[in-house]
Amino acid sequence: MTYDLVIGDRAYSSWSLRGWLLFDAFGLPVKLHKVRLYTDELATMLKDFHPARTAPTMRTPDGAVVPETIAIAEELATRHPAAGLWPAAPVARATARVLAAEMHAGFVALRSHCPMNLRASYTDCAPTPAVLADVARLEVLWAWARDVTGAKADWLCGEYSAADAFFAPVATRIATYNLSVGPAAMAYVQAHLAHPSFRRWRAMGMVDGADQEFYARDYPRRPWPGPLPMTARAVEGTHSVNDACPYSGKPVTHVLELDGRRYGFCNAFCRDKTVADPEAWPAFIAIYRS
Ligand SMILES: N[C@@H](CCC(=O)N[C@@H](CS)C(=O)NCC(=O)O)C(=O)O
Repeated sequence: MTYDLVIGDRAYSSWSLRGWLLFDAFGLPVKLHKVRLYTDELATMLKDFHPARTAPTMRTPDGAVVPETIAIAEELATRHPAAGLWPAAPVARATARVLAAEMHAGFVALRSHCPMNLRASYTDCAPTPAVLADVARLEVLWAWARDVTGAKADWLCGEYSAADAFFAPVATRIATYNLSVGPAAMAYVQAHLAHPSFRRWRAMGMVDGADQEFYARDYPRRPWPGPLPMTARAVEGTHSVNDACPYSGKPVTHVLELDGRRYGFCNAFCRDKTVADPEAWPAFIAIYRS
């Protein structure tokens, strides 16, 4: 028995990203159930998760249904104290809880004007005064957290915590919509874009379904401002340097080419998520470097 987690489209579902990071970034295994937003897939799936209405929704191994991302964070932290979802030091822990709670409840203008879209980055989004006020509040909160916890490196309260997971989608909004922030906040955004779990999520989000029309904007585009992926491409055939898929161990059916060598996988999704960002996948990089 393991945890179940219902998620929406990875490129767009900001709450699903938060929920998944609460597992992946803390080494907790989870079985995913992905649905396409703006279809009846979510409502159909959630019939098995009464009374949930939104993604993410977790079911614990002993059967408790937990929607609401803040509740997922608290329940995982209580059940897995060694995973470090909250900082151990009391002041840092209290601070992280404040950050996650305010993120969970607020930032409505930013969330509605700048919906998460991991497939695009724009030079400008004509932010309203309310959006700019939300961004300013983020910078106040982030600076305050570093001040009271003494955190000097990537994350707000010391090691990566649930508070950082809660801000990951906000970091992507700053990246997608080119919202102006100071150097400390921009360094924090960059830390999120480079985080291994986030890179894996985005790589999957690039390939796990068609673009959602709802998120299309006419703003001028720019390249994604995160780490530049190695250039791989999907190719025909099954010939590859490896016989077994690096993720499942099953026979190779789909192949990518990188630096003139061919690497195989057992399905199109695993091949395509690797094409999207080869370095995000340790099991692939192990065979690439062997
Ligand atoms: N307060 C919820 C918000 C979750 C949420 O709004 N999820 C969106 C996807 S990002 C959703 O399920 N939307 C579908 C709907 O509202 O019908 C949480 O913390 O998890």
